[in-house]
Order: sequence, then structure tokens, then C-alpha cells
Amino acid sequence: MSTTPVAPKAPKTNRIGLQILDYRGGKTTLCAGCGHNAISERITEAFYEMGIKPERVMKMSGIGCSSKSPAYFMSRSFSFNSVHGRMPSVATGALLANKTMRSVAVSGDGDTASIGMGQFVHLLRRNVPMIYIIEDNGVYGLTKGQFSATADIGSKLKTGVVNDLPAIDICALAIQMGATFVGRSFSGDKKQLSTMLKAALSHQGTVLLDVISPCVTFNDHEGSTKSYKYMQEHEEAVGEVGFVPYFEDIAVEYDANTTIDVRLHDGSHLRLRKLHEDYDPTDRVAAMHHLHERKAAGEIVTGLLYIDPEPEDLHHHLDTIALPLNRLDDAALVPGSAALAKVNAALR
Ligand SMILES: Cc1ncc(C[n+]2csc(CCOP(=O)(O)OP(=O)(O)O)c2C)c(N)n1
Ligand code: SF4
Ligand SMILES: [Mg+2]
Repeated sequence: MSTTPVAPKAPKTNRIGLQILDYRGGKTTLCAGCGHNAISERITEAFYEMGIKPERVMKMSGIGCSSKSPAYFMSRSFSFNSVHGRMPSVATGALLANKTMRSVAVSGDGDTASIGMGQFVHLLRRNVPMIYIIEDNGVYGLTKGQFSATADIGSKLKTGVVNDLPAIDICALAIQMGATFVGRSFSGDKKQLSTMLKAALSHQGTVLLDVISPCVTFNDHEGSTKSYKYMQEHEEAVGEVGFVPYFEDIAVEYDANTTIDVRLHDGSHLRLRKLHEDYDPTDRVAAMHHLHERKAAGEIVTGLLYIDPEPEDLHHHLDTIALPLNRLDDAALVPGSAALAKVNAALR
């Protein structure tokens, strides 16, 4: 009896013919169960699903367990693990030198809201085109779990020490600083985080994602407000986020009474099905008000909090050239004394 040979199944590929394996990174050295590992997975999937070439991406980070995580996704991309709290200026420089690259940055609550606050707020007001993810666990994980500036007042360390300082709400701050895309999610909320990451890849400007990411070693106990249990009990989404990329058919109907449709820069669509009746993610003042009000009620608000669908980014303001700076030829770099005289004359 003869058997027909079964052809091996072709591996699944994305719209540019790459496999998910092409987007993977090194093996994680973070603790098993750390929220940061789940976020690396979601980033890997988002870039794969959106079909972005890994070689066109710069991964930026500061210092911390969170800032180590770019090593665990997209090994074929460029990567810069910079200095504690100084990643925004390194990323701004890199993006100004080459506007054709995409940038995804991973930072921690300590890296951003403590030592890095000065640089962070200027990144936001400049609208540097990059995705900035804060893996927010309320502690300095890498240096053994001291409170960070996002730890809630009254929350407790494992040792029993109580935090007596008020928390900085990174999202409320970002909205106030003029950020053009602000979202909060939870490392355990696979669907919401994936959707927001994909939408982030279609935005022109800084995307700030504050992702609550429990530290299982130092901040996942009773009395913590950044633990898995606390998040499961207190997360309150402003709406269900849906996303239709520009390369897919937009035909799916939606009810304009319950859903807000936002067309993004590249033609993709974000669809927010409102869970809070009057929530409008394009209203900056209302978004800030909602965050403060719900926080006072003990909720951790997640979802797409604010978006400016027509933002102008740093390249627009500076009128940067399309050509990467290292491709400029001698004639462009050394224009000669006549060009210098013209510049000097204009300054008189
Ligand atoms: C200039 C400087 N100051 C302090 C440190 C020590 N340090 C390393 S990581 C870190 C905090 C990291 O916390 P976070 O950004 O929240 O990352 P996590 O480890 O929690 O993911 C600190 C204080 C340092 N590396 N450099
Ligand atoms: S110490 Fe905390 S933040 Fe660092 S890897 Fe372990 S669980 Fe994650
Ligand atoms: Mg931290």
C-alpha cells in the first residue's frame, strides 16, 4: 500500500514575508513572571503583525530591569542601552540624524519619573516621533525594590515601609505636557496592550504608553498597588480599543453613538468603543479631569486616554531633511565661504 507524502506546512509569514522568529530577541534574564517579559512579547507581535522591517527600527532604553528588555525582542534591529534617565536626549539625537527610522523606547518608572524626569517632559513637548513605553512597577527593581516616584501614597514595601509621598501620574503629566498619544495598559491585558501598540505604530509623534508591569520579586504582595491582584481588582478601562491598519479593509460597520473613530496619520483607524458614556479621547482637558476624578475613586484608568489625530512632530517644526545625515556629501556639508557669508548677512 502506498502512502501519499504530506508536504511540510509553510511557516506563517506577515505581509512582508517574515516569520515571527525574525522579530524575536535573546532569551530573557529577567525573573520568571516579571511583567516586563509579557510586554516584550507584545512588542514582538505588534511589529510582526504590522509588517515593519526589524532593520528599520531603533530600540532605545535607559537603565533598569525594564531598560534591559530591548535585548529580548527584535535582535535584528539597532539598539542603544543608554545612561540612567538620559535616553530621551540620545533618542532625539538619533532620530534627528535619521528620520527614516522607526523608534521604540523602553524605560522604567525610576528611569523616567525619578532621575529622568527633566529629559522626559521635553521629549513630550517636542513630540519626538517614537513609541515610549514605561514598564511601571512602582519600584526600582534592578536596585532591589526601593519606591519610585509612581508608587502610590500609602502603599507598602515587603519590609512594611509605607510610602508617604504622593505618586506622579505619568499619563496626566504627559497630557498636560502636550503629548499627542497617551495610553495606559497592564502587562496582563494582552488584547488591550497589543491593540494600542499597533495603533502606536501609526502615530506621527511621541506615543506615551504607561504599562503597569508587576515586579514579582519586590512589589507583588498585599499592600502594593502595582501587584497583579491589585490591577485585576482596580483596572477600569475608558473604552475598548479597536484598530484597523491601513493595509486592511475598513468596511466593518460601527455605531457612531457608542464608538469614536479616529483616522491616524498613515490611514489606519482607531476605534474606541466607549465604556464611560461621555469619554472623548480627543479632549485634553476632559481626559485630565477623568484621570484625576477616577484616581480619587481608587480606580486605575487604562485604555487610550488622549489622542491628537493631526499632530505636528519635531521634524515638522525643524523642517528636517529626508536624507539621513551620514548620507550627506561633501558639497552639502562644506558649502563654502559664499554660503557662510550669506548666513552671516542674514544675521545682521
Ligand atoms: C546615574 C545612576 N544613578 C543610579 C543608578 C542605579 N540604578 C540603576 S537602575 C535604577 C532604577 C531602575 O528602576 P526602574 O527604571 O523603575 O526600572 P525597573 O528595574 O524597576 O524595571 C537605579 C536607581 C544608575 N545606574 N545610574
Ligand atoms: S527584580 Fe522585579 S523588575 Fe526586575 S526582573 Fe525581577 S521581577 Fe522584573
Ligand atoms: Mg521600576
